[in-house]
Parts: sequence; structure tokens; C-alpha cells
Amino acid sequence: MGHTSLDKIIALQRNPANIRNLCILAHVDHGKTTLADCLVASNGIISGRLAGKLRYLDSREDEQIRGITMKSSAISLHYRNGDQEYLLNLIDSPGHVDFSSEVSTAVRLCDGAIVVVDAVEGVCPQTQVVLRQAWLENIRPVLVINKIDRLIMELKLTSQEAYTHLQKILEQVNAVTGTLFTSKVLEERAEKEKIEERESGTLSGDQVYDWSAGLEEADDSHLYFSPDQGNVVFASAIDGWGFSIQQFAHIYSQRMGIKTEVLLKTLWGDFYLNAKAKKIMKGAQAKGKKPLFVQLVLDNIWSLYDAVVTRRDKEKVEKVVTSLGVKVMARDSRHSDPKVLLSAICSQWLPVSQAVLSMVCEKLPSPLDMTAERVEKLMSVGARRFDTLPQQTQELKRAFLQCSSSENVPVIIFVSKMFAVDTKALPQNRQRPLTQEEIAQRRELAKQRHADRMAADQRAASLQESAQPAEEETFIAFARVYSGVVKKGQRVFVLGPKYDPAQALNMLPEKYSASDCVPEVPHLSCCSMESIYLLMGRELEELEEVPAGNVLGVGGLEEYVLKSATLSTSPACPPFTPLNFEATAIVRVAIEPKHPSEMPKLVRGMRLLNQADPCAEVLIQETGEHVLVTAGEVHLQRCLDDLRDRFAKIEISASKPIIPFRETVIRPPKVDMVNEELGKQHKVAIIHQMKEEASQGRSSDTLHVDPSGLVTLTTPNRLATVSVRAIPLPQGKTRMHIDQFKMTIHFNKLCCVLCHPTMSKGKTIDSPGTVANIYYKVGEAGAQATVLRDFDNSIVSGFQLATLSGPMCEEPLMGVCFSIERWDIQSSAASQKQDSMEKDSISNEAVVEIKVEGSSETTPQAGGIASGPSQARRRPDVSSADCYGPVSGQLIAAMKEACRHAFQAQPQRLMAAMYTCEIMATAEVLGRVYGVLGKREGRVLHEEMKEGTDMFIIKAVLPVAESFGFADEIRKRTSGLASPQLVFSHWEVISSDPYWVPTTEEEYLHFGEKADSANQALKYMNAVRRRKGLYVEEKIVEHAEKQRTLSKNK
Ligand SMILES: Nc1nc2c(ncn2[C@@H]2O[C@H](COP(=O)(O)OP(=O)(O)OP(=O)(O)O)[C@@H](O)[C@H]2O)c(=O)[nH]1
Ligand SMILES: [Mg+2]
Repeated sequence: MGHTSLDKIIALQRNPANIRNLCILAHVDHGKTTLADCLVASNGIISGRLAGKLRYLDSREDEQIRGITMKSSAISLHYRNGDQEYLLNLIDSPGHVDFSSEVSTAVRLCDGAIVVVDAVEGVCPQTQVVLRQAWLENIRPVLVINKIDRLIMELKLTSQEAYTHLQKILEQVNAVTGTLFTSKVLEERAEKEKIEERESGTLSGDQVYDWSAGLEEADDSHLYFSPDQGNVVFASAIDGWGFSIQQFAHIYSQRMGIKTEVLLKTLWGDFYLNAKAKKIMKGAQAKGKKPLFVQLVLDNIWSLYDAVVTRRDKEKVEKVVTSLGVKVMARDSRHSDPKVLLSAICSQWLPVSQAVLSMVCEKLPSPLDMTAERVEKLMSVGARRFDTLPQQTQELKRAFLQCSSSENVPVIIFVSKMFAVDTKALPQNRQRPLTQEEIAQRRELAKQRHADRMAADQRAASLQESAQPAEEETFIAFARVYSGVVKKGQRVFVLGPKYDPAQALNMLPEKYSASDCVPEVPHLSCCSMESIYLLMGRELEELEEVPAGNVLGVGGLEEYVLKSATLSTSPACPPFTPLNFEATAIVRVAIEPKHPSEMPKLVRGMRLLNQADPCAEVLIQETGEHVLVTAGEVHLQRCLDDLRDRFAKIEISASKPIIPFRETVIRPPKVDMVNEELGKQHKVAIIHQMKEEASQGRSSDTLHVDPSGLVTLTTPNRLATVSVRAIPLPQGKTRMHIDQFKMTIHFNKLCCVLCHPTMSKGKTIDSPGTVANIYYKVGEAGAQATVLRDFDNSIVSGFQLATLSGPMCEEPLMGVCFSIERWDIQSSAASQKQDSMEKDSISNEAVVEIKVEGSSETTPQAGGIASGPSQARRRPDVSSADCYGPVSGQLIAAMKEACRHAFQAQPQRLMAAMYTCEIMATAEVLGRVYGVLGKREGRVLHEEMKEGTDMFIIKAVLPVAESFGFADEIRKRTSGLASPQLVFSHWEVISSDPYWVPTTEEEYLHFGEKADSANQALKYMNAVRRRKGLYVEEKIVEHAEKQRTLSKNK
């Protein structure tokens, strides 16, 4: 087939019923790009011979070198299915975990997905992730089981064994879908119950509990993959073949005279052919017969491989070629590599592109089939429900569902990422053959220019030069039109993620359009779409307009859109829900230019990089370092390469990865380091004991630490006193229940919830896991409270400063609660006579209860945290203006110090970032994998054998600090047979105490006086302190005496 012309594609774009927007998703290396190659070749864009070898959509050099895809890229293809012509907007996505954000950007723009699974490896961790992503975005998947040739050539399975194996893989995939479905049904049911409960007040007594989970009624049969449903293709992309059972059903219905419908139902499953009775019967397994699928389908393929590749039987091949009616060129049949001949035969007999594309056209929805549920999900940002949106906004739902391209519907576009292309590669700047007239014109121009140049002075030249350094990279938005027609040069509103249509509709005059100048509406701006493009893999084609339902590229948005955005001509349009990113950016490195003078270039380059990558973050740390945060090692490498070669174009040097830690406190341990109960042993180390005592009852004239850990600090001017206690928050998901009518709660930015100023009675707060640092203050009733509230800001600032960097190694705190148990403020005049003064304390009966749910521990002290009533004493004459005076500054400092001391009064621990890591390995290399994991402080969670293969799946957790080079080391030690997938999962308390020294007899016996066995926490802490230039308590020469004695004795 020849190259599809641009006009054809433009014509097809106008018929949304025949458009399919789809992406290819899979685990890394399962063959997405190879499959895409076959599909691209079917349009004549690349040669069929190169399909599978070229990996056309991997356009970056490093993608080709490493052999993995790093970004998602789109291409528009044309396909004729029966009498219908289809336009397929295909997006290839990366499978490596580090780039899973690219998958999110692709999935958002599609209505369907091809999920590729390797026939040998089966369902892998990323397969599950992509299935979940497709599920969350409500897009419909179809399945391609790829690399079937490996079952023949590598595993040397018989066709019968291969059939059982394929059945298992289907079961695995369906199990994942099943889990997703059940969890959704259960969630919906819980939601429904909650609403019912709210509506009916309390449950009435005679109600009987309904224990059906709702699963019985829910129909899920359409969700599963099954060859007889037509949503599964078996393929070998590298050899260019693929089939669905439909194809074979057609072939055999003609040859054997059996109805196609019968064959469709029986070709997959427990059916066999009874040759005598000429009937298809059930129960192949029980009777020990060959299932129909093996006999009619697999056996043919197996014998073809056997004849062409294994035995290289020329005669048989010729027979097959004539019986299949395919044409083989002489040079193919003479080729020394039998695979060439094989793919020449297979790609004509069972072309993979035809099998996959007809499945896509038949089974995946068109943009017109978008469900109302999906639209509502896209439009309801955050916790807002769709029905709470303004009326005008709700009406837009119709525009989505209609997907109309008429003039009077609003234009709605979603930009899921920005990508950079070389400005020279843009179609406007591309060189094309010139016509005679143009050549003549140019000649004229050149003559003119020459004359000008002679006349012009130096100034003109310099002017031209300053105008020259145009941007070398242009940003194109990767987007989809959901409604209306996008025209070149059209003006649209850019809606920021926090944009609120309700607010804007109140502020804007009616019939307001984007071509008017923008009034002051928060998070709203205007821009014009300077150019629009058709995305064709490595190339772009300029278009004049794009109708609804298509994927497109938009130029000229770089000033307005950072990474993703919603564009619309209607201000009633809400911003779309943010993309679901599976990966968290965790690996950070500091970057500096080789030559300090090139700093501005680096800053600019990093800004561009930030825009061009959906997941990378760029920030400037307090220390002034420019820091790049990435999802993993491979991602980091790509970002650095990009920075060096494209965005900054300078030599840069990157620091070693900066490993993040968190500081926390824990409840006093009950046993010591040798598992003896504390308090029973004799303390032997006098010095250490002294140290301990000093830390427990420290006091100076402004600071008092009582043995229970309550720290009382007075500001230097003695105006204010705060008493703070640090309390460890229970691990796991914490739910706080506050039974108190006024209370201020701040989760600091680690958990990003800020509840201020008051919480209503009986409110429940969820903190996401252990991440919260909470500051709370029991509030007071009455007018007196206002003065204290004026100083709230200072207290919060002090708290925030304290939680930003802890005393151990200046890393942020986590999972700590600071309870302010007393807080006094006095006027300056009366400050000296504080004690003799009559106390007008406002004491309230605040009872704060913190209930912990979902955590197995009972928390005796958690209930007691706040039961101390807060008191506040103050002179009524403190003017509220004081909060701007020096008092507030001192209060900030005092609060910060008090928090720090309170923190130090408790047993302190470091928290390490942890990866979960899934490794697939064969039995022979299992031992080596464990070796590497053990060396790097990894902990194996479980290990299981993958059914039907000799592979083991090991699931482990590994500290991020130990993970650099881990993947490489595993690969080297196992000669490439195992490769891990690392994903950030959680923060974990390191159990060893960095300040630990032996104090009891047993500990001395066990660890020796110097306790010089490695203390991992101390090692980490010192490494961070050293990096930050803080004081590190370390002896440089440990055993000096010994050495001297040795040398003397000689
Ligand atoms: N034997 C065999 N190998 C295949 C087949 N399809 C792809 N491969 C090989 O598998 C490797 C990975 O293929 P890709 O297409 O790059 O895989 P991918 O899924 O795009 O990988 P990422 O984009 O990195 O996630 C390549 O070496 C291919 O040659 C197949 O059908 N059979
Ligand atoms: Mg790929």
C-alpha cells in the first residue's frame, strides 16, 4: 500500500465515528514499539522489510541505543476495514517504570488501548499498572499476546503445551481485570451506603444488614479478554504475523463447510473435531483429544516454523507457499537467515497489522462513544461532585458526548504534555523542493541583500545578530480536541488547574469570549494557537483546522502552559482532573555548569527541561543548589542527556544522587539492643549515664525540659512562654477524630492538608499514612481567644521552620505531632511581675481524642496526647498590633527552638525512603539475586513461582539510599537473566538509634566498648551531615595507641 496522503487523513478526521484514538501499553520490552512498526509499515510509511527492526517511533538516539522507549509519540494511520475507512491515532508508550508518567499522558488522550503481553513472561508488574491506568481513565483495552514465536523456538513447547500456556496467560490478565472490577463495585457500594446513611440519619433498628456485596447483580462479562469475544490477538510482531480466531473461523468455514458462528464459539475452548462423525464435540480434555485451537490453528504455525526455520525443508516450504497462495521473492528464499523467509511468508499469510487493526476498529470505541461516566470524571476536579458544578458547566457534558464539529459548540482541548522539537524540523522551516519562480524570486532577494549588505553599516549586522538567537527548541502541546473545531490562530482560554468556573462565571460578563482582553479572573489566561499539527511519529504536518475527536499538536503555547492544561473557548469549562501519575519523583541530584559563567544557560535549560518532561521537577534548594528530581536512574540519565545536548548545550556536572531522609520520633523502646527488657539491667557506663541524664532534665533560665519530655521555653524578652511536647504519630494510615469545638490543625506540606482556623465538632481527618506533621492547639472560646489567635501565625511559622529541618541532620520531620500544652503571653509592662499577678487564665474543658484506625497498635499515649487542657494567660491590654512587633519574631524563634528541644527529648530515628522492587528471575540465578538484595539491606517480602514457567517473582523492599547501581548489579550478576523494577513506595523508620551507645552489661558484652559494629542510621546521618557541611562527630584515628605500640615493639 502506498503512503496515505495528507488530504485523505484530513478528510477522515471529519468523521468521528470512524476515528479510533488508542495507545499501546505493556510492561517494558514486551514488544510495543515492534508492533507499532508493523502497523506503521501497513501504511507504507516504512518498508515492510524493516518493520520490527527500525523501531520507527523510537526517534531519539538514546532510545535506539538502549532499546527502550522513553517518551510517548503519536502517529496517524489509515486503515480500510471492509467497506469502511478508519483513521487511527496511535500512541506508543514506554514500558519502563521510570517513564510511567508518559503512559499517563498517553492514556488520557485515548479511548482505547492495546495491551501487549509477552507470551513467555506473562503478566508483569507494569502490565498490572497499565491495566489499572486504563481502568482509572475508563478506556477500553484489547489484548495482544505477543512473541508466540518464543514459545516455539526458545521454550520448545509443543502446540498442546503452548495452548495450555496461553490459557494461563489469559487467566492471569483476566484476574487483574477482575480485581479492578470488584474493587470498583465494592467502592461504589460503600459510597452508596454512606449517602443512604446520611440521608436517613441513623439506621433504624429493624433494618437487617444487607451482606450482598453488589457483585451478584453487576455484569462484568464484557470486561474480560477472550478470543471468542474477538478482543484477543495472538502475534509475533518480530516475524510480522498475528491472528484472531475470526480469521481462522473464516478460513475453515469455507474449507470445511462449518458455519463461521459455530467455529467462532468453538475454536477457543474445550472442543475437538470428531473426524468420523464430522462434528465438533465438547470435552477435549476429558477424552484426551486435541482441542480445535491446537489442531486447526497452532499446528499449522508449528509446522511452518518447523519446515522453514528448524529443518529448512525446501520442498515442504514450497508446498506450503503454494497452498497458502503467497508470493515469495527469490532473494528471500535464498537468504541465509531462515527468519527472512519466514516473515516473508507469515506477513502475507497472517499480517499482524490486519489482525490488530481490524480488532481495534471493531472492538474499541470511537470518540462518539464516550460514556457519561467518563465525562463526569474528567470534569469533576478534586473532591467536587459533578452535580455541584454550575449549570452552564454541566451543560458542557453534552458537547463532550456529541463530539460535534459544528461552529456553534465550544472548543474544548486537553493538553497532556509539552514536548520539544527541533525548530528546524518544523514543517514551516522544512526545506522542500523549490519551483522555478521561487528560485528566481530568491535570486532577486539575494541580489538585493547583497546590495543592502554593502550599504549597511556595522550596526545593522549587530542588530541582526541580536535578533538571531531564536529558540532552537520549540514546544508543541500533545493534545486532543474533545469538542468543536480547532483553527489555526484561534484564541482560547487557558484554564489553570485551580480555575473555578463558578467564580469566573460570576465575574465575567455574559457571552464573554477569548478574543476580548482578559479580566482579572484567577487562574485564567488567554492565548492563541499559532499553529496546529498532525502528529506523524518523527514528523509533523501543518494543518489549518482539526475537528473534534482527534489527537493533535499545538504550537505557540509554551508561554502559557507548563506541563498540562485545559483549553476552551467557553469560560464555563472546568479544568480536567489532573493526570494519575503512578511514579513519584524521588532521585535528586544537584547540577552545576562546568564553567560557572554559564549559569544563566543552565537555569534556562533546566526551565525548558521542566516543561518538556511530565515527571521531572526542577527546584532551587535553600542552599542555592539547582536540583533536578527524577523518577529513577534511567530517567535521570535521560534528563541529564537532554540538558547537555538540547536544552542547555553546555557541559554540566551532576552530584551524586542526594538521598532524602526524614526525621521522626518513636515511643520509648521497651527492650534494648540485645533484646533485654529495659530497666532490669545494671547500667555500667557512668559517662553514658551522665549524658543520658543531662539530656533528660536540661534546664537553663529560659529553657526547661521536664523528664516526661515537656519543653517549656520563654522568649528572651520574657513575654511569652510555650510548652511543647513531641509525640510520635502512629504508623500506618491515621485517622484523627477531634471531639472538640475549636481546634486548629496544620498538616504541613509533607501531607499538604491545611485546616484553618477551626474544625467543626466531631470532624474526622485522614492523614495519608505517616506523612503528617501536625500542629494543633486547643482553641479557646470567647473574646480572649482573638489575641492569641493574632499570634497564631508566629506559632505556625515557628512550627513550620522546626518541621522543615530537624536536629539530626537538617532533614524534614515526618510523623511527629507537636502538642502545645501551655501558652502564655503577657504585656511588656507586667512581664516582671508575672507570678504575683492575678491569673485570668482561661481554662477550657477541651478534650481531644485521637483515635487510631487501621493501625494494629493500640495507642495508650495517643489518647493522652492532648488531654492536658490548654491554658492561656494574658493581660487584656496586649494590643493586637503587637503581633507585628518584635514579639512575633521572638515567638517564632521560641516556638522553633521549643519544637526542636521537644523533638530531642524523645527517642529520635531516621526514616529512609523505600522502593518496592519486583524481580523476575530463573531458579539458577535466584541465589545471586538474594545475595545482591542482602548486601543492599533489601528485605524480601515474598517469593513465588510463576505458573507455567520456571521463573520466580521476588518482591522486596529496598532503601532508596542503597538502590543506585542496583539494577545494573543485578543484571551483571545474573548475566541479564533478571531485571528489577523499582518504584517508590513509602517511608520507613530505621530501627537503629543513631545516637545509641552501649549502656548495659549485656550490651557491652555483645557490642564491645566502642560499639564499633556498623550503625546504619549513624552512617546515613553522618553522610547527610557531611554533605551539608554540618559538624560530624567522628574520630579520625580510631586505634592510634595500638599502632604506636606495635611500631615501638619492633
Ligand atoms: N522473539 C520475539 N521478540 C520480539 C517480538 N517482538 C519484539 N521482540 C523483541 O523484544 C525486544 C523489545 O521490543 P520493543 O518493541 O522495543 O519493546 P517495547 O515494549 O517497545 O519496549 P519499551 O518501549 O522499552 O517498553 C526487541 O529486542 C524486539 O526485537 C516477538 O514477537 N518475538
Ligand atoms: Mg517501546
